[in-house]
Amino acid sequence: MFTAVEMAPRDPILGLNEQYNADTNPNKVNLGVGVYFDDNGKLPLLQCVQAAEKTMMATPTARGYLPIDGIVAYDAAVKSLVFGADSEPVTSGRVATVQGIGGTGGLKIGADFLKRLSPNATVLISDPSWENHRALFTNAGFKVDTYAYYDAEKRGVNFEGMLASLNAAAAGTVVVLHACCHNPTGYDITAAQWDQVVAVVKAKNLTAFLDMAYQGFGHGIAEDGAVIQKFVDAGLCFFVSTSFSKSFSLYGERVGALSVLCADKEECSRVLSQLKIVIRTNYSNPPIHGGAVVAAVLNNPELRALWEKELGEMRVRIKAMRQKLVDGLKAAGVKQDMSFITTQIGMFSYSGLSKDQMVRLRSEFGVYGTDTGRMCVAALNSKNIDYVCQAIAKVM
Ligand code: PLP
Ligand code: TYF
Repeated sequence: MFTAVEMAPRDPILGLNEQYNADTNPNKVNLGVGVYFDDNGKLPLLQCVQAAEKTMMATPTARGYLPIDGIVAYDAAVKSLVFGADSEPVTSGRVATVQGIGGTGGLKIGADFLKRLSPNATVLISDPSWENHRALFTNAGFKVDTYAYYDAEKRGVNFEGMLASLNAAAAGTVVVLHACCHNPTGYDITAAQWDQVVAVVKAKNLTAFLDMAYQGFGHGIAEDGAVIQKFVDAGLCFFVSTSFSKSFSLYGERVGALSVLCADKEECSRVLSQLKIVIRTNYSNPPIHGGAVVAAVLNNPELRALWEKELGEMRVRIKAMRQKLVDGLKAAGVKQDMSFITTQIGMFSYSGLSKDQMVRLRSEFGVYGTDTGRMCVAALNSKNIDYVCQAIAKVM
């Protein structure tokens, strides 16, 4: 029955994890996958999460099916986080939010709904983008193309190119935009550039799909979320996927969401009914635990403040590691100006190293990053930073 089944390629990022786990080098460092580790190299279990879980465990509850669109209080909390609790879209009831299985799940619900809505639309993702964007939208049946984004020479965003790509897109094209902390490059566009992107999306009648997987890792929760308001102010209807994997360090609980801003409340109820069909025919309804934890934290002022503090600590530590990396590379003898590492933002640094150099880093030093030169700076710590700097200096 399966004789004709071909071996599928490994996920280029998650596949690295398997290689890393099998590596016997005692000094090995995993800068491959986008996961935040604390200064002891440990995956954090946030105090706000522990506090919420403790309260939940004190009054154990039976686990029935959730509604198709998830926990009501969770969806409300996501809406408030993304659009603002007292914002016009929320108070007028024109945001459809559904709980998703991670940010990936939110993207997939949106992609499946969009395919029913505009079957012939092209999807544009940034060049480069998170590997799964292309795969996910292709799997949903779309033709996926790219818009210009990274400028290797300039070490930044090719903004003119980006605008030109968007201006050339046909009406109805779906544009996937990284709301903040661009994965994989670490380069975001400025607020003024966002204004220009919003203007093109509006003028050319494009459909914006904002992927918000790192809210709080750039400049702050509100600062990183500010881009949403620009699309609202322009009077656009658009999609936002949310992930709490990183911001709550709840990777394995698969907590995320999809929000769709509609023209009015009535339209919103029709859209929500269609999102529910997508969910029902895929996995019926989401799991409880992760969503319940995030809702408990976001809806409780004390726990919410604790979350903001803990997320802020992660953000600050990553920034400190970026600076240590720049200083350490200089100390290790790298002549090239590496200060671009501190102008990048979020969990990743596009190092500019070649595939050959990345392969050498892995095989000779046990330092794992992707072949594209992406390194997860959120996995650096005071114990491994010197080793990583020495290793990079040697392959440069
Ligand atoms: N979008 C981007 C840009 C990401 O980097 C990730 C990372 O995992 C996701 C979406 C998916 O998030 P999740 O792990 O919650 O599915
Ligand atoms: O880019 C990353 O490393 C994270 C984690 O298929 C990830 O977003 C990587 C690959 C993948 C799913 C998640």
